Amino acid sequence: MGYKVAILGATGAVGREILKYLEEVNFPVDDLKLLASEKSAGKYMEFKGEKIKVEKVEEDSFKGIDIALFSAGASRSKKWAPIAVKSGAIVIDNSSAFRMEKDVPLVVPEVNEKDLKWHKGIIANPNCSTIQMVVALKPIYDLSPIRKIVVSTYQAVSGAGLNAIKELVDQTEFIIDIYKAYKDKLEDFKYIPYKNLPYVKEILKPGKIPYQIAFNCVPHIDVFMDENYTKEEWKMVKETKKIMHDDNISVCATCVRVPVFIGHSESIYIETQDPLKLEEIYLALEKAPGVKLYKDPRTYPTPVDVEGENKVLVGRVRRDLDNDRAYTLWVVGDNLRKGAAQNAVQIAESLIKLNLI
Ligand code: NAP
Ligand code: 3JN
Repeated sequence: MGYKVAILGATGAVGREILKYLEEVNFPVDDLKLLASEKSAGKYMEFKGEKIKVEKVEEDSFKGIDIALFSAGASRSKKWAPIAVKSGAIVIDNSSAFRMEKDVPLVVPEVNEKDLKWHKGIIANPNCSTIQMVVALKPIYDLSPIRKIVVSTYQAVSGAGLNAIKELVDQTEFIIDIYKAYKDKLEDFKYIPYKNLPYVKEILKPGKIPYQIAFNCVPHIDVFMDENYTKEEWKMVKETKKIMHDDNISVCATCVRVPVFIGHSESIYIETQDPLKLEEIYLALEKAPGVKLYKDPRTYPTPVDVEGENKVLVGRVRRDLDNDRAYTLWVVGDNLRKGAAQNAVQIAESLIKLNLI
C-alpha cells in the first residue's frame, strides 16, 4: 500500500531534491501532487518517468493527501499547514515556521526519532546547519554529555534558494570576464580595478545574499537579531537544545556564506562533561548511522565530495591541546539533501516504520 503525497514548493531547490530523493529510495507513493505558486502552475516535472503538472496551491489542494512535504518558505507554511492538517494530511515542514512550537516535534531521525510519537499533525525539519551538526555530535554526546559547542559554518549558496545559485554564477562570470581582459597583467592583479568600473555596482549588488558572494565570504545569513547574532545563528542555538533535549548545552555559532554551490561545511569545537579518548570518539563516529568518518586524520571531506551523499562526512577529529575534555571536528553535509529533502523524507519513512501514519 502506498501514500498520497503532496510537495508544496516542488519547483524550488529543496522541492526538486525531494522529488529526486523520493524516487531514489522508492518511497511508496500512490499519487503525487506538485504544488507551487501561480508562477509555476502548468509547468511539468518528472517523477519515475512520468510527467506531472505543477498546480497552484489552493484551499482544496490537500484533500485526500496523507503526507504533505512543505518547502515554500515560512509564511506559506504558516498559511497552508493548518489547512493541510485539517484536510487529514501529516505535514513535514522544511521551514522555521513551527520549529520552536511546543507541540511540534523537531526531528532528525538518527538523533530523536522517538519525538515523532507526540506529533499532532505537523512535524518540523530543522535548519540544514543544525541537522548535519547534531548527526555528527549525537554519537559523542552519548559517550559523555556535550556542555559547549562553538561552531563556524561555511554555507553553500544553494541554501538561499535557486536564485542565489544564479547570483553566484552571474557575479563569478562577470568578475572572471574582467580578469580575462586583464589576463596579461595578472602579476598586478591586486590593482585590477573591477570595483571601480561604472557598471559593477549593478551586477554585484546584493540580491539573495546581502553582499558580493563571488570570490568572497559573507558572515551574514538571514536577518540580524538579538545580541547581534543572525537568525541562522539563533536557529542553531535553539534547535540544537530542542533536538538534543538538553537546555544546558551552550552553543555559540557564526554562520558564513561562501561561494560554493552545494554542501555546507562546519568547523565544530566541543567540550564534553568527561574526558574521552580519541579512539572512543572515532569508534562511536564509525558506528553512527548517518555518519561517514574520515578516520585517517590527514584526509578530509570537502563540499565537492558531499554533493548527492546521504551521509554527513566527518574528518579532522582532534583533541584540544590544552583541555582534556575538548575536541574539534570538520563536518560536511549536502544541505539540500540531508540538510532538507532527505531528512524530510526520512521522517516520513520513520512515521511508516513506527506505525504513526
Ligand atoms: P526556492 O528555490 O526559492 O523555491 C521556493 C519554492 O517555494 C518554489 O517552489 C516556489 O514556487 C514556492 N513558492 C514561493 N512562493 C509561493 C507561494 N506564494 N505559494 C506557493 N508556493 C510558493 O527556495 P528553496 O531553497 O527550495 O527553499 C524553500 C524553503 O525551504 C525555504 O524558504 C525554507 O523555508 C526551506 N528550506 C529549509 C532548509 C533547511 O535548512 N531545512 C534549507 C533550505 C530551504 P514557484 O516556482 O512557483 O515560485
Ligand atoms: O541559508 C541556508 O543555508 C539555509 C537556509 C534556510 C532557510 C532559508 C529561508 C528561509 C530557512 C530555514 O530553513 O531556516 C528559512 C526559514 O524557513 O526560515
